[in-house]
Amino acid sequence: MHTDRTVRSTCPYCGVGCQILLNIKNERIIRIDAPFDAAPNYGRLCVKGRFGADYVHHPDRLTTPLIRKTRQKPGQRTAARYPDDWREATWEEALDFAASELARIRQTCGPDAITSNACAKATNEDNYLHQKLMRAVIGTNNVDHCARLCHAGSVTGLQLAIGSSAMSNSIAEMKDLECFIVTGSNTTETHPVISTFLKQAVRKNGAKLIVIDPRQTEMTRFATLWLRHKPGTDTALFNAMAHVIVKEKLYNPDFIQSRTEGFSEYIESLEEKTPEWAEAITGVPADDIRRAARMYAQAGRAAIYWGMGISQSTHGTDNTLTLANLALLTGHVGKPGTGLNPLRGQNNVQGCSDSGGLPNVFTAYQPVTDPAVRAKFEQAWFAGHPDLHLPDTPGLTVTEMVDGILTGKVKGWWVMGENPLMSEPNLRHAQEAVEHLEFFVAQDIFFNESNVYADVILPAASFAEKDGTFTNSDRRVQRVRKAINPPGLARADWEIICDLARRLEQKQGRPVSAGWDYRHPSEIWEEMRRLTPAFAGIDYDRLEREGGVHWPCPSFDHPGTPYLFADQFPRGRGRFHAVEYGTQSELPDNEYPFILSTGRVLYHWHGGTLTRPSALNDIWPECTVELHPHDAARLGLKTGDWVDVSSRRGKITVRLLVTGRSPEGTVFIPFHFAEAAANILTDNRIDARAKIPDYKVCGVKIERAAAPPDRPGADIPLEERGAIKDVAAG
Ligand SMILES: Nc1nc2c(c(=O)[nH]1)N[C@H]1C(S)=C(S)[C@@H](COP(=O)(O)OP(=O)(O)OC[C@H]3O[C@@H](n4cnc5c(=O)[nH]c(N)nc54)[C@H](O)[C@@H]3O)O[C@H]1N2
Ligand SMILES: Nc1nc2c(c(=O)[nH]1)N[C@H]1C(S)=C(S)[C@@H](COP(=O)(O)OP(=O)(O)OC[C@H]3O[C@@H](n4cnc5c(=O)[nH]c(N)nc54)[C@H](O)[C@@H]3O)O[C@H]1N2
Ligand code: SF4
Ligand SMILES: [Mo]
Repeated sequence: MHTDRTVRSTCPYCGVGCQILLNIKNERIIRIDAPFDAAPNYGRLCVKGRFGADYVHHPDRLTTPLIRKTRQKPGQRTAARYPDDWREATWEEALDFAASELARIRQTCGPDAITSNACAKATNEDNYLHQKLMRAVIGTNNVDHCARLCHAGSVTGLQLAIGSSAMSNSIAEMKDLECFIVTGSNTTETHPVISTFLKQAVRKNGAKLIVIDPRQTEMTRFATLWLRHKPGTDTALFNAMAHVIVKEKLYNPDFIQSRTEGFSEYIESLEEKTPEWAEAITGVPADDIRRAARMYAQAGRAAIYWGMGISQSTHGTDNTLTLANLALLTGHVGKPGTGLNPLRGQNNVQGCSDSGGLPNVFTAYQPVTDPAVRAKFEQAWFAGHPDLHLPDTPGLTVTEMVDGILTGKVKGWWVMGENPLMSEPNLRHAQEAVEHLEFFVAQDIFFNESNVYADVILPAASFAEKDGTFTNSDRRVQRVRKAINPPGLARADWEIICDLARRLEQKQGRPVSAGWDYRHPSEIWEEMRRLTPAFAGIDYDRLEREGGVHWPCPSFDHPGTPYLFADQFPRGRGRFHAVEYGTQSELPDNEYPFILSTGRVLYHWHGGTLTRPSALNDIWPECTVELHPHDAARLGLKTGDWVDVSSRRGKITVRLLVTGRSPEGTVFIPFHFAEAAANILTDNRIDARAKIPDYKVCGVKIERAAAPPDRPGADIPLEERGAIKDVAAG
């Protein structure tokens, strides 16, 4: 079909960062395809990239600022109905209201009574300004985002082991891999285009793939070896692999000597951790553990890729440490085709963290506790006002904010593009917190389950309606380009933030500092670049010429860094960590005999805000609970039966999908469906170091539901609902 124009941009869904072409006709996106000559996807796209961006034109998009008609009282805040409970407001009025309330709370309770969520869907430029507003204008480090619920376990573990948490190798290397481990990653559904390169490595390059996952993901079909361990037993398994590598002298003595520390204490800790010991804990045959250890250690080059199965645990940090130990033992890091690679989830979760959307660091992980770093940012942000200072203590994490509200420490919340009342664990607990807020300002492109509790909603432009950059999973900074105008009065996040910052400064009677008058995101990037050595060699002109650049890139003549740690680790030597097996997770018992594992399906995105209104919902229209055939037989249940799934925290009603994909004793529920929200069931205990909740293990029970719920589509047999039938058929 003829198009008016084609605009190159970056996919708004996952961290692969596929390059896309938005074909525009009559100011609508009529088709999305991909440039064949551009990294990282070279023409490949998954179903979400190709068909899922139709949300941009959905009639439910927020098009005007909204103010709650009745003032909400702390402790009695309720969800607003649309349209009755809202009134449309001008930008003037909405921003003025938000600024007055935030200034009031700051004045009466101090800057740390305000907290915010940055947005891994928004651009680097949006997020840089978000944290700048929190730090420079409000004066708190209380800024965090969904990375906390995501790779926090990986980040904390990798920081301890090597001093950097970024994925160490590039997507481009994947198709040439020789041997690799995929663990805790349902790659074909969650990083689909990466999975095509990984499959290519197996099929075309003869690579050996070791899948380590309790669930029978599609990647297991490509695996040389699949270790199906019990959920939550990773450290035992990886320790036993290390035991074998040490006992059989398969480690790399030169690498250990020149690049690591702590080896001797570490190997002492492995003495008792035999494959037989691990078999008893994990359920994986000892000989398979031996085979996996040999395969990984004896390969010339071998890489590890992982996802939420490793990170989202009360011992996510330990899981990561035991994986890092394997790479340090064998020297499989710092060369092409090797590495420690946590696959980043959201389109810009890497970038949101890189831009300072975290409570302890400015851009590119420069610590807020370092006086020299603070002085640099004070100089740039407060030029001419030597009396102004930036806060020096790390702020609250996303998981701590909820408790901060409940203990009365936190009064005001600014949520930019997140949906905590779908994504936080133990939703009832999170909801109680939200109800106790004094003031809640949300900035989003849609209504969602969280912002209906807000006092004021600021309508934002989507990725297709603004300029900026996203940084993908392998640290490649890529352009996002404005292809169409935002609907109604919606504005780009960076523009909203600038206006809010200016107003806040006026209300607070502080000088209106220079730097809130950007005309284009390229000027914001320029400020970031100057303050961030790792980005110094990247600017919009270069991105225009090269398509994307991997940071760290310290100068314009530097090529960028597709793989890290060639010569040394950011902390100097890599550090081995002895880890003892143990668990703080809520394990099944007589009352709640099944393990609940939650996660994703290919066609949906998190709380469903973007994909439920999309055509993708027709393909996968409902929530199911996956149960192993033996368990189903024992309970006398079959596919399509309505069941209640309950935990100590709540109950949801869903239809049963009997499938061998889930191991015996474990059920799987995706968390995309508000009418049966998996997080009603999950537990909010966290990993002490990473503060990440356990979304992969808690106890639940399953019973036949008294009656089908009153829900659209509940009368249609499960087997007739889109692609669900293919799974139902086995
Ligand atoms: N379609 C789709 N794609 C997405 C997203 C989405 O919502 N929808 N979200 C994006 C985001 S933000 C993220 S973080 C990524 C997440 O991507 P993944 O990490 O691939 O996603 P999950 O579905 O959480 O799957 C985790 C895997 O961990 C396994 N697992 C469960 N328990 C354990 C365990 O104890 N140990 C081990 N080793 N494995 C275990 C599960 O069986 C599953 O295969 O996906 C991104 N891509
Ligand atoms: N049970 C369970 N819970 C989980 C997980 C799990 O595996 N199991 N995984 C966790 C993980 S890994 C993650 S990353 C989190 C994700 O949790 P969230 O980040 O809370 O979830 P999203 O649904 O991605 O929320 C994105 C929001 O941003 C809005 N948005 C989209 N584009 C823009 C934009 O350009 N600007 C603005 N202002 N808004 C925009 C969308 O409308 C939507 O409301 O969920 C976590 N929760
Ligand atoms: S793999 Fe990820 S980035 Fe690529 S098209 Fe699919 S959702 Fe978009
Ligand atoms: Mo994530």
